[in-house]
Amino acid sequence: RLPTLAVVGATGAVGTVMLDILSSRENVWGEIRLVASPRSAGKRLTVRGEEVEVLPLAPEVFDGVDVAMFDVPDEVSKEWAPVAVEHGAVAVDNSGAFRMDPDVPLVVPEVNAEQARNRPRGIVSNPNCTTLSMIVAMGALHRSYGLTELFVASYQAASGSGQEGIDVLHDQISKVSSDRTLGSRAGDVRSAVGELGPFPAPLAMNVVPWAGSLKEDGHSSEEMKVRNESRKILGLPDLRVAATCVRVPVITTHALAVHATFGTEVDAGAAREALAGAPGVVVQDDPANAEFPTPADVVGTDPTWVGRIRRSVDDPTSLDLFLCGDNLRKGAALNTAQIAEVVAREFTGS
Ligand code: 11C
Repeated sequence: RLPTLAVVGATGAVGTVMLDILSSRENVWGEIRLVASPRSAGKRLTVRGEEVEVLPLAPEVFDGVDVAMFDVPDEVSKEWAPVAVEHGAVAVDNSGAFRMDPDVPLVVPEVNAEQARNRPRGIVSNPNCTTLSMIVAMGALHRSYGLTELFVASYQAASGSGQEGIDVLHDQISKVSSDRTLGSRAGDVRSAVGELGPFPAPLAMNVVPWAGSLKEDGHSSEEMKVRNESRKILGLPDLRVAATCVRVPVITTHALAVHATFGTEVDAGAAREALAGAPGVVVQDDPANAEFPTPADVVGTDPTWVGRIRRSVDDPTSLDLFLCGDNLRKGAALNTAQIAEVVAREFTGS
């Protein structure tokens, strides 16, 4: 029997990409039920070439569901993922609600797929999109060299803040695009962009050193997620991680500059080969010919793209590199779909 899937949050930025992914990957699902807030219920969306009516989130939508994916805010997952589990479903959750719960595995199939089967609460968590944009490549390098330390600066896209982030960046760009005097006086861009939306400063013609909420000692929630989630996924509870998360005027695809230190000396050529042979990773690294990944070229693709791979000048045990990953695909919907497929195999016995 093919398992029944519920997609909760089907109408959001990630949910929209999820329907595209479910329509293009090998089909492992019987019925697919689309669910959203009562405000979006009743819409008809296309998945696997068929129109499906969106149901309002309620306990009974989980009747007969085997796997329920959640692409909704933390507080909605916190309340509803356990409801799905009570109705017999395995919940695959893309919010931050359960990621650090020791009874909830945090899974990236290329790195720790086996952990999806050990889920005491019936919930499997999907990491944050910034962690996901680098962790497949870091997992491959860790297997080769043994990772001891990560210094990361992120360059995060507006769609990490959902559809509102996308809309606000487009609006701001259209407001600044015709005035060629902008960008020469402090505050001129701020006056021109209008609404800031989910961002704490103008995003058009700017970079903003902030994502998420304020945590202890001045770190942002996003920076703490990169640290804590990387440690949990890689099974390295003492990994030293320093992250600075920055929002840039890109619609979709997060990028990261990484300085990674290992327990042994590294070689850039061997690292390139290890990355090129890793599932889910593409190496694009020929700077003499302007070959390196950029968000504009990576968006819409599934893998993690890695370039600018070099051994650190001052430390033979460290690599410097630059990565890009589509934050709505591998960073969210694709990884959630991959986890759900791992769980689906338990139902089909494959
Ligand atoms: C951003 N990474 O770019 C965030 C969005 O924990 O799933 C995803 C937040 C999360 O703003």
